[in-house]
Amino acid sequence: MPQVDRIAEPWGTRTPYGPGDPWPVRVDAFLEAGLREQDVERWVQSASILHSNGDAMDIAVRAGRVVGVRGRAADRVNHGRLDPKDLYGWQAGNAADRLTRPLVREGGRLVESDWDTAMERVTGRLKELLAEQGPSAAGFYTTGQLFLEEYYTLALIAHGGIGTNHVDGNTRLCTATAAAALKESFGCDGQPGSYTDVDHADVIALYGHNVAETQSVLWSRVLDRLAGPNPPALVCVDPRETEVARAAAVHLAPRPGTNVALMNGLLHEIVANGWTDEAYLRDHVVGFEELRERVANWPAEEAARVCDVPVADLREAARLIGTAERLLSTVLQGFYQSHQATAAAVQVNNVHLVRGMLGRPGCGVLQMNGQPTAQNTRECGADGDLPGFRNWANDAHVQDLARVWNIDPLDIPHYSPPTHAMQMFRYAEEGSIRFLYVIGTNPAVSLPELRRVRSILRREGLFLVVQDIFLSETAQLADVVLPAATWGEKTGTFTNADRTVHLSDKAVEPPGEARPDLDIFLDLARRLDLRDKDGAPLVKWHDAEGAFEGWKECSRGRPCDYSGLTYDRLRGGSGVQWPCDDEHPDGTERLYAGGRFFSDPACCEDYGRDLVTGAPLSGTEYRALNPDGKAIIKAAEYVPPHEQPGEEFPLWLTTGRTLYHFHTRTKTGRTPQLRRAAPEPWAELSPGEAARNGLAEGDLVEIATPRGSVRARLRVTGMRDGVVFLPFHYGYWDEPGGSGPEDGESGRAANELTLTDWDPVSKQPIFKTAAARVTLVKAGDGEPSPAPTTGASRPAAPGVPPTEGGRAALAEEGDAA
Ligand SMILES: Nc1nc2c(c(=O)[nH]1)N[C@H]1C(S)=C(S)[C@@H](COP(=O)(O)OP(=O)(O)OC[C@H]3O[C@@H](n4cnc5c(=O)[nH]c(N)nc54)[C@H](O)[C@@H]3O)O[C@H]1N2
Ligand SMILES: Nc1nc2c(c(=O)[nH]1)N[C@H]1C(S)=C(S)[C@@H](COP(=O)(O)OP(=O)(O)OC[C@H]3O[C@@H](n4cnc5c(=O)[nH]c(N)nc54)[C@H](O)[C@@H]3O)O[C@H]1N2
Ligand SMILES: [Mo]
Repeated sequence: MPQVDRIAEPWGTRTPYGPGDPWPVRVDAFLEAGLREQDVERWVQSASILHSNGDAMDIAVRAGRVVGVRGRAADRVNHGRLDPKDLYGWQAGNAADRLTRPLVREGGRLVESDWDTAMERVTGRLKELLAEQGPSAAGFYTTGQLFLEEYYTLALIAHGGIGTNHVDGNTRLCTATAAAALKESFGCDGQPGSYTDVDHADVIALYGHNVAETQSVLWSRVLDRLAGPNPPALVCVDPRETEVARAAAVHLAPRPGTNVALMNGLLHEIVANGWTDEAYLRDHVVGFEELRERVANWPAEEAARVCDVPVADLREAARLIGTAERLLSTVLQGFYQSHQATAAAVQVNNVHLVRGMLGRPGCGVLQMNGQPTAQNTRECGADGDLPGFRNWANDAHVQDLARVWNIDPLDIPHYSPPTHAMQMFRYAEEGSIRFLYVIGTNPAVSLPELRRVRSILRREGLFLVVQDIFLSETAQLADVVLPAATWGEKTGTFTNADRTVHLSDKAVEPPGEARPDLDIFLDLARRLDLRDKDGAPLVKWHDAEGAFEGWKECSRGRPCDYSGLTYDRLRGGSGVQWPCDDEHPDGTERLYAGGRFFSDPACCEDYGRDLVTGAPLSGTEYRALNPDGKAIIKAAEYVPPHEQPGEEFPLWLTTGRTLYHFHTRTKTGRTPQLRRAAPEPWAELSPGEAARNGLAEGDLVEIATPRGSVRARLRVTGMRDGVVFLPFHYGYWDEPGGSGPEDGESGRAANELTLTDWDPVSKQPIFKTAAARVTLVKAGDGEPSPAPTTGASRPAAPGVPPTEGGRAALAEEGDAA
């Protein structure tokens, strides 16, 4: 196999194909230095956990260690391809500083302990608080990175056993808006589209989604269509010049925070030009009249003015979208992490509804996920949802869940909407949540306004449990740290952004005393002696497959029906898309074929909200709005972001990702190739903005907002004027000192700068807009900033050499084929 440097060439070689043809196979693999395929003793089936694409792979095992990975040719998602993070990132599992023993706080310091002591401290404190204050004292802050079996078990323990309403995850920061937008438009969560829509589409529109860097294998699929006959036209909406923008027929680079204005302008053009599907609207949709009236006030000129984009480009984008025969749209954080997140994401659904573009090949919406298993958190109820997409406001749904769990319906809290993450941290700050169990997430780097977050996590009265695989910034603040086993060391299933379910089998033993998250939850349930209404143990399974069988019963008859799946069915071939039941034994490629939705009042997961205020609708109001279970069009007025640039803070701050790192880098920062590809934080400005501020490539700058400041070296890129971009990956665990700056000092985490505010509907925090200023700390010496030279951080000016560490690192570390 030819050697390919997948740091320098992240998307690899092209395998062009035409509309409706199968995407050719290309198998990517990477093995530890010196090893060849014949040296591998076993290949163990799994899929990616460093993004939501669900790329299937086999884990190479030799002498009881993971030594590499290889893409699975037979899988429907990736046809053998792997993302650079997946090719190299598994090495972090073998890192010498994995947590291998429980830690407990003694005299202010974390010291090594044993499982019995650590778990008794956890359950001892929890029981005390339950006796004293009741379930409202306890909060669970979970993740989008565990397995389905773990979420379902945790949901049962927290909702059904302990009975707290305070269960949410980092998925609130991530895909809360995807779920909310799907509920608003279709009555229920669940991705309408399929990745195979890329194979058929003639127009692909990407809204605030840098897919080239964040689901790089999906981008390879798009690149292969672009390289083949009759390629699709791309529309990109992103203030930065991403790879997507470079490949697009039209790139709209709006002023941050103006997405709703932009969508209203596009919808105005579509309606005004008569590009609507009247029969579809009549038969399958409610709410179109309100939209027609709303967008009447948004002629292209007005939208272009508010968004600061050329009106001709906006018109051209509307024409492409409005006249497409097979339109695929994807939406992600540029829309979701903003002040009108759900309102904006819903307008993308509206485009598909007015054009009747759903449920057919090439006609899909992907309200994307980000984390690998975010979909399962939502399905299983380990975030602010009830398991099986059940509606907390529908008593029949709560009763049905109580039947599955054999408990009293009153034991499942459903007196008010589940507490969202930002509210949970507020309760912890005020002292009403006194026990916080944090699993698989690192809020001390990933939540907004870190100075405040650190002070909450450090509070005297808060008992903090952290379950992680490394001593993260958050774990350093814990009272008890529980060492988890991770991917490759445990078995379970998970579901990607196009509803494909994959099995991930255990390949090796976890290090030291680390335990699978599932085993820790089962131990917790045992020690709390949780019982059902007949006095039998509440949690009725003892392993992952047992939990999966339990989940199948819970999902039976619901939209996310897994009842037709088994572990055996998921072994050997491709992943399978839910619903998979008696009626659909091979799974379901697209939802909503024939205009049938899960939005009947008796079935729907949510009665919806007002898009501008977030006020919830009652069941009665929903029934009046949508008695026949059609799709719902909801219009929204544009409202500017609350925090606007001004004299003191003249720029828009926006934050996001690079191809080479995953979040707070606990894994990718411990992977030599990835670390070298993006070794330290940087800040991006456009050439015009840099010149206006007297700044140049490589200068050390300080970025400040009313919350704090960060230092980084400047990269001048092709993005729009008036914006400064920071990657949010860099925290403090690999810095001297460890857990963050003292008051008044500059830090390096982007979230020192972000604000405590959220979308009123999805409650997703705002990471994409804030008012900021950039000032020079020290002029550079002519050396460029060490930001990656691929992707959106590619330098605007020629002559900056490729990122140090690409080819050289590979030659040292091993072979990529
Ligand atoms: N390499 C890598 N891949 C990942 C991850 C990772 O950490 N690293 N994380 C995974 C996860 S959990 C997630 S959620 C996804 C996120 O995947 P993406 O959403 O693709 O990533 P982001 O970089 O957060 O944001 C996307 C784009 O939004 C643009 N943007 C900023 N402000 C605005 C705005 O006001 N309007 C519009 N239209 N666009 C704007 C930014 O310029 C950016 O290019 O990635 C997943 N994949
Ligand atoms: N400024 C800004 N902030 C953001 C974003 C942004 O775009 N800009 N994006 C937001 C988004 S979309 C997301 S998803 C979040 C991500 O933010 P986090 O969830 O805080 O980031 P991670 O680094 O993925 O944290 C996961 C933690 O789980 C641990 N872990 C890994 N595997 C396992 C396992 O198997 N078991 C257990 N128990 N632990 C494990 C890791 O070591 C790590 O400490 O950040 C959000 N914050
Ligand atoms: Mo995310």
